[in-house]
Amino acid sequence: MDSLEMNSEPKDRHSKLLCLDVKVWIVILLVIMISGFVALTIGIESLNCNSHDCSPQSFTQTLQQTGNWRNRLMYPGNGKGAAASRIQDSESDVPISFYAYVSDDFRIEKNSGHMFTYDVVVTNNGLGYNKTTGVFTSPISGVFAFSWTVVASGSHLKGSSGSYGEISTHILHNGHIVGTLNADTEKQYDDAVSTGFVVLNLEKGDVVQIASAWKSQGAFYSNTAFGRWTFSGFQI
Ligand SMILES: [Ca+2]
Repeated sequence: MDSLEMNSEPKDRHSKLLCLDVKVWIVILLVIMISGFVALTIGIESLNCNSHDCSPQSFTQTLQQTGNWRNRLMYPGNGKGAAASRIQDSESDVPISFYAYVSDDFRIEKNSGHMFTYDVVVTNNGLGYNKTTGVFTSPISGVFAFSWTVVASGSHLKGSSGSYGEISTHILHNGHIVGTLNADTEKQYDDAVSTGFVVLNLEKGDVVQIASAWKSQGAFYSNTAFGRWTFSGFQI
């Protein structure tokens, strides 16, 4: 028995040591797991928008800080114009463009040489269009497209009588006719609508407007029911 008791002591010690080793290893594993979890949490938090400004403004600021950001957002070879319109961070980046229309039905009293004015301005980027004169003055040199629409009435409006609406209009570039558009009604309720489109090379300060060189007949619609007289242009 004595010998057995003497032999059993090292076994107990070994068991205790083994048991201690297991506890230590468990603690070490727990420490490693907790450390990993904390590190992962910090990493995720660093990517979380709750701790950072992830707003579009912040995105733009980041792009600006990286430098040359505008060129990367523009189309290659396009220093201004179409690509700039997609940024629109300042007025100068918006392409020159305008759109205006006549607010009401009208007659033309003059026999010839009428210059049209479009009094409702919807778009006027670059402020080239003047609603008082109806003249677009180009703020820059470049290629521009222009469109205008005329609407002749097959009804007697604004005191008109006799013949129904008929008119020939021109688009003028620095006073020269570069396009002609006609609308003609031959009988009552036979309204007529025409739209013209031109592309022009303009120098800075060039003027473009719509005019009628000949005497017109009758009256003209410009309303939401039958159509509008419009004048628009934009930088290409
Ligand atoms: Ca006619």
